Order: sequence, then C-alpha cells, then structure tokens
Amino acid sequence: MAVRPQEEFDPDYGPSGTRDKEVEPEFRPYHHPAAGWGAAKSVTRFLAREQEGIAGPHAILKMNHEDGGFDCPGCAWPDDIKGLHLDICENGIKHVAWEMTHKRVDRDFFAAHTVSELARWSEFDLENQGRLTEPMSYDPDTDKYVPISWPEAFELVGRTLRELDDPNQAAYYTSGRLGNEATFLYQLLARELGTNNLPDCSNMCHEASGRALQAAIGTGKGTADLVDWETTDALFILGVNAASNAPRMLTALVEASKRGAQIVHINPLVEAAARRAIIPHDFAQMATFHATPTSTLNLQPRIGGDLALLRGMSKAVLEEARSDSKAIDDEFIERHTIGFDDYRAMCENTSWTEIERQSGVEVADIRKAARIYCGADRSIISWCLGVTQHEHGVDTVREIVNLLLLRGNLGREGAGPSPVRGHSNVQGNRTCGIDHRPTTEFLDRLAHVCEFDPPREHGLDTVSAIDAMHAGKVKVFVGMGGNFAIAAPDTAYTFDALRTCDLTVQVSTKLNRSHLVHGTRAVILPCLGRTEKDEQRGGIQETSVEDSMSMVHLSRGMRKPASPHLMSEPAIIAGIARAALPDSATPWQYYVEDYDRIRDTMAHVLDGFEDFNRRVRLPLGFRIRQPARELVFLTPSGRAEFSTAALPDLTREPGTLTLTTMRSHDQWNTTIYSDNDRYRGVKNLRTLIFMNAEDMRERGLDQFDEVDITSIARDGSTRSVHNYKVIPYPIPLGCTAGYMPELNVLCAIGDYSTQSDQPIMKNLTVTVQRSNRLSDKELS
Ligand SMILES: Nc1nc2c(c(=O)[nH]1)N[C@H]1C(S)=C(S)[C@@H](COP(=O)(O)OP(=O)(O)OC[C@H]3O[C@@H](n4cnc5c(=O)[nH]c(N)nc54)[C@H](O)[C@@H]3O)O[C@H]1N2
Ligand SMILES: Nc1nc2c(c(=O)[nH]1)N[C@H]1C(S)=C(S)[C@@H](COP(=O)(O)OP(=O)(O)OC[C@H]3O[C@@H](n4cnc5c(=O)[nH]c(N)nc54)[C@H](O)[C@@H]3O)O[C@H]1N2
Ligand SMILES: [Mo]
Repeated sequence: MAVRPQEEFDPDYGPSGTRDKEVEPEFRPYHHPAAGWGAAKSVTRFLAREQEGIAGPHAILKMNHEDGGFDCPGCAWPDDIKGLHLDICENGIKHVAWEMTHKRVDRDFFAAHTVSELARWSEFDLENQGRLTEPMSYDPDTDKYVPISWPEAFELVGRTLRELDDPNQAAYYTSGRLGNEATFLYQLLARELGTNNLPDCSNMCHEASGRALQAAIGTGKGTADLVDWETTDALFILGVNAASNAPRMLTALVEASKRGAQIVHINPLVEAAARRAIIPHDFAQMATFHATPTSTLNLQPRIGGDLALLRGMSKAVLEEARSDSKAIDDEFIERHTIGFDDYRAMCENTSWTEIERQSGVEVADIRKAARIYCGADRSIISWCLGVTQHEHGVDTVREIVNLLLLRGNLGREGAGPSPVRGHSNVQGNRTCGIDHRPTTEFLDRLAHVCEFDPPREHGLDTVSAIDAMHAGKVKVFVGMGGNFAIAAPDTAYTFDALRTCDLTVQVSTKLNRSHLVHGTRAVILPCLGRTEKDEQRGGIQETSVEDSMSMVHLSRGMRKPASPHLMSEPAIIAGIARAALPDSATPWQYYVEDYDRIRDTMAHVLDGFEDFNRRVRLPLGFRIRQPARELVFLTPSGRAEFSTAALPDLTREPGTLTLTTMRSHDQWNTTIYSDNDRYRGVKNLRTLIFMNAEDMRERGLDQFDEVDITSIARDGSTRSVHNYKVIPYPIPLGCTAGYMPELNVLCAIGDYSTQSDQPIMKNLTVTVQRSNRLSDKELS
C-alpha cells in the first residue's frame, strides 16, 4: 500500500468539516428559491440533531423582538422596523440553536483527551462537543487542559500582563459579537495597560469599507437604513451571498421586487438571492410556493473586476449626460462634492477596451446596468466581502461612492451606500473603541472622562499582530471571542505565531482550534452567550449592539446559562483588569454590577451616545447620528470627495487562476454545521474548488477529480492544499472559488492590501493540478 507523503503543512491540523468519508459527495445544481421549504427542512433537521426540545423554538421566537428578547447573533442585518414579530431566518435559527445546545464540554471531557489528540479533530467535531463549562488551564506535563478557578485564572493573566517589559507585548483581539458595554471595557483595559494593540475581525472584513467611506464622506459607515431599502428604486448588490450570510436581506429584496424596484447583482457567482426568493419568515408564501424573482440583471465580473465595472457604469452615465442633462445631478455635484472634473476626466480617459478587459463584463451589459441606474430616481449600492478583501478594496468602495455622487444618491431617502457588515456587533465594536488607529478626538475624550493617559501610538492590527507574535515581540494574545488561529490568513504561519506566545487567553463559548494552537501557557475562559441570562448584583443585565445600519438597541438573554460557572464578558474583562491593574482608578467592579453604569460613562466618551441609557430603551433603540446622511461631510474639504484611482491590472500569468475564498451555506465563519452548501448544490464536501468547465477541460479534469491547489504569493513563495475535488460551476473563465477557513492555508501573511491592510482573501493567485497523491479514501 502506498503511503501518503508527509504534509508540508502542520500534520496535526484537522480538516474543517464533518468529512464523513463514508458518504459520497454530491453535486446537483439548485433550482429552488432562496429560503422557503429547503430552509424549513434544514432547520427541522438541525434542531433534531442538536436535541433541541420545546425550549429552543420558544427562545427563537423571542429573537429580534422589539420588546425584550435577544438580538440574533447570526448577522448584522437590522431588525424589522415594522415590528413584525417573527424576524428570523434559517441561518439565524441554526446559529442560535448551536449556542443553545444541551451538549457540554466539561472537566471530564478535558481529562479524557490530550490537546495533541484534539488537534486532529475537525472544526466541526470540536465545536460539536457543546458548550464550555468552566475555566481551564493548559498543563504541559499531561498535555491536557485542567480546571482552574476564576480568581486563579485572573491572577495568572493579570500577573503576566503586569510583568511584561512593555505593554505593547500584548495584543487584544476581538471578534465582532462582543456587546458594546464589554467592548468599551475591553478597549479601556488595553489602553489603561498602555497599548492600542486591538486587532479585530474587522481587519479581515470591512476595514476597506471604513477607510474608503471615511475618506469619501467623512464617516466610516454606510448612510442607508431599512427605510431607504424599503423606498429605493434600484438596488445594486455587489459581492454578497445574501441567502446564506444575511438571509433577512431576502425580505428586503422580495419587497423591493414586488414594489417594482430594479435589482442588479454583481458577483462572479450567480448566488441564490440573485434568482428567486421567499421571505424567510413568511409561512403563507412558503405554503403557496410563491417565490418572487429577486433580480433584474445579473452581471458576473471576473474576481476583482468590480472597480472596472463600476468605472464603466460611471463612464456610461457621463456619456448619457451629454445628451440628457438629467443623467447626472449637477446641482448636487456643485454644492456637495469636490473633485468631479478630475473624476470625469479619469472616466473619459479610461477606454472601454480596458474596462471590458479588467472587469470581464461586456460593454453592452455594463451599459444595461448604467441605464437601470440612470432610470432610477433613488439608488442604493450595497456590498460585502466580495468587494473588500482585495488589494484595491478601498478604491472599489470609493468608486461605489463616486457612482452614487454622480446622481446625488446620498443624503436623501431611498439612496446611499450600504455595506453589509458581518458579525452581529462588529460595527458597534468599532464605534465603542476597538480600533488600533484611534482618533485623537476619541483618545482625548477617553482621557478626560476616564481620567488616565491613553497611549497615542497606533497599535497592531490582525496581520501585524501575527507578525509581531512570530517575531517574539508580542508575548501575550487575548482572544475576546472568535477563532483567531484559523480565521486569520496563512494558517501555518499563524499557528507558529500563536505557539511562540508565553500566554494565550481565549474567551469563548465553544471549543475551537484557537484553544489547541496555544502559547506556553494557555487559559480558556468560558463566557455566557447572547441567548443567556446575565445576572449581576444589580439584577438581570442587558447589553447593547449596533447593526449594519447604525441602529443601537438592547439585547436581553433569557435562557438559563449553560453552566453555573460561566461569567459574562464584561465580568471577565473586569476580572482581568482588577488583577492586571491594581492601581486603576476605574471602578471595574461597580461597572459590572450594573451595565447602566458603563453606559453612563460611554455616553460621555462616545460621539452620538448622549443620554445613552434612556435612548437605548426606546422601542427600536436609536440611530447613531451619521453626518453624511445629513450632507455634513467631515472630510478635509467639508464636501464629499470624488476619487480617481487607476484601474488595477488583473492580467494573470499564463497557467494561473484567481481564487476567491468564501463561506458555504452551512457554516458560520469557522463554525461548520455540515458539509453541505445547499444553494450551490453541494452535499458532503468542503474540500472543493469551483471551476469554469473550460478551465477544467484545459487541465483534463472531470467533476470530483482530485487536485492540488498551489498559491503563489507576491513574494514568490508557494503554499499548497491537496486532494481537493473539482466542481464545474458557472464562474467566469480564469476564476475559481472555495471555502474559508480551509483555504486560509493558501493566503500568505504578506498578501494583504496596501490600502486597507486587509488580507486579500478574495483574490489569490493559484495553479491547479491533478493530484498525484492518494486520497484519504484510497489510503483507508
Ligand atoms: N450564515 C452565515 N452568516 C454570516 C456569516 C457566516 O459565515 N454564515 N459570516 C458573517 C460575516 S463575519 C461576514 S463578514 C458576512 C460575509 O458575507 P459575504 O460577503 O456574503 O461572505 P462570503 O461567503 O465570503 O461571500 C462573498 C461573496 O462575494 C462573492 N465574491 C467573491 N469574489 C468577488 C469579487 O471579486 N467581486 C464580487 N462582486 N463578488 C465576489 C462570492 O461569490 C460570494 O457571493 O456574513 C456574516 N453572516
Ligand atoms: N479565507 C478567508 N478567511 C476569512 C474570511 C474570508 O472570507 N476568507 N473572512 C474573515 C472575516 S470577514 C471574519 S469576520 C473572520 C472571523 O473570525 P472570528 O470572528 O475570529 O471567528 P468566528 O468563526 O466567528 O469565531 C467563532 C468562535 O467564537 C466563539 N464564540 C461564539 N459566540 C461567542 C460569544 O458570544 N462570546 C465569545 N466570547 N465567544 C463566542 C466560539 O467559541 C466560536 O468557536 O474570518 C476572516 N477569515
Ligand atoms: Mo466578517
């Protein structure tokens, strides 16, 4: 029997999915609408597997409820403003049920398994063990996690932080589900200790959007809200898989379509939401199988081709303006913008040939999109990771704004830029101080209100924190949620970086890879989930969150905590703070007893949070003031600024392909629910690569043939994954797609955007060759 060659990459790293080798993979294109019965069936099966009794569905009905209940941690799409009491979706339910599971990872579990053994488990198997129940600390003698008391854990972390030579030797990561109050305390902890090392998941997600919007309109957020979505005439949706990742957007799409609004999808893949959909919570629609078409036009640019496509739309609009004076809004441009002449010249000087070549879309089709845009009085442009995770992500978001400005689609109802954020509170995290590049104004207010001298030097973001750990410059890593080890790029390098640390601290709800790839010392601090009652001395506490559209509201957990030994995130942060900062003037314990007290302080530090405690208790919470929405631009010129970026050169070396990494339908970032991707027609397979049939033919490949994928980094280094199965898919020539987090192995640490510092996870250069290794199946 042939022996499988040793992996170049860490042999202990388990695969992600359930990867049941006995089950054959399937691929059958999906023809049903998004949401509807497929979703209902999937939920039923999922709840049965998670052994959810009556309590689950009951709690789920309280999700996103206007009067109490908890905010769905599934995504950052805003809650229904009309008070519809069932604003839920398939993936939201799965997300919540995953947290509410009855399974537990207790001390007996840890006693039974060494860390080296667990490291060979898949991501699915790790999280599927259930909820963490008590603090654990790594014991190198037995290679096992052993129980540690909360006071001892705090003392260990506090002492290590206190004893660092330099506060910048620690990095404090956040994943965007932390509530605002915990967020505020967390950044306060880091800054009182003396560092702005606050890497967060945003560094991999919407950093480009924040930077572009800040530069263009003076605030790093979108301006459109749900009312705008409900009144707009045209929606342009780029680089988002809404049916899987923001399913409640389907409601907005169905309603827009019924109203007669135009919907243009721009995506190398025609995703489920770009075909037909059923409102996720509408059982009447489901019963009658009444699906609504949710697309007027689908354009499939090549990966990274969005900037050229948008430029083409602007060029077409400007050409139209020569004969139709209403094609552009001269008055708006004159009164509110700067840089128009240069931008127009830029568009005129970019040839159609160039636009066609770089976008991969024919001029006639780009003109169609432009005509829809010109025909709409009010337009919204919405986007997610398909736009941001590229070298030129910032330029592309700025081009979105340029296009909007041409027709004055800003600062009026039914119009504006509308990024779809990822984690349910990732936007709130930024608002409340998680920023490795804080502004002087923010630090000044923090200094004044909290009476200490915060560090002014910028801190480390995700990529630079990994580099610093690797170089031994950062010795303590604190992960406030998330799964840094595999969410980050360059898995092998990131593993080494984490293993170089003296101490890694993970605050988590479930067992994951980041507990197994750890520093010399390591602790797991288990916390309450969003669905659970958070009882402090002052009674049951609520925590606030901010959605994608700047609405801040309260979330109240209602379930009995998974274990009596769990602590809330604010309490854990306060515990670490009291141990690390014995002389701190901050009343950590007092804050934790009643989160209203944290909010009172936040009201003084954060812009737009005046009267926080009262306003957050209004029925729908409150909207954070967004000056650009009122045509107040906090830019150097005081106007909205056009930009003039040159088009990126996307020409590929012969033989190479471009790879984009994305989520399947049945996963939540690094949390894998199953190996299925329903809307893309895939079953029982995650180690796959979607390819254009022509590219497959060129390489002599058939469906399910096994290939090795090798990425070529900018510095010329290569990384490979092996035995991935090929799936023929309607994707532009030269483009391929596969799943994160598995394919992070291929994303070199140095391959981040020079514009946003975001890893370019949607734009890797790869070669694909028939695998000459034996597959797992052949081996077993
Ligand atoms: N159920 C569920 N919900 C989630 C998540 C989850 O994992 N599961 N994750 C959450 C998080 S943190 C985030 S950030 C969001 C992510 O939400 P998405 O941005 O939808 O996430 P991805 O799966 O990465 O999908 C990116 C989409 O971009 C397209 N794309 C890839 N490259 C390009 C390109 O060059 N141009 C264009 N125009 N499109 C491109 C892909 O085809 C795909 O449709 O979802 C959030 N919500
Ligand atoms: N190749 C590639 N890589 C990517 C991306 C991509 O598109 N392609 N997307 C990037 C993006 S957009 C993001 S946002 C990151 C995601 O990166 P992260 O946010 O770091 O990862 P998650 O998978 O969301 O984290 C899951 C873990 O969070 C913990 N958790 C769940 N709920 C809670 C809670 O309430 N409190 C606490 N403290 N912990 C909790 C659980 O232990 C669970 O295992 O990945 C990035 N990585
Ligand atoms: Mo994200």
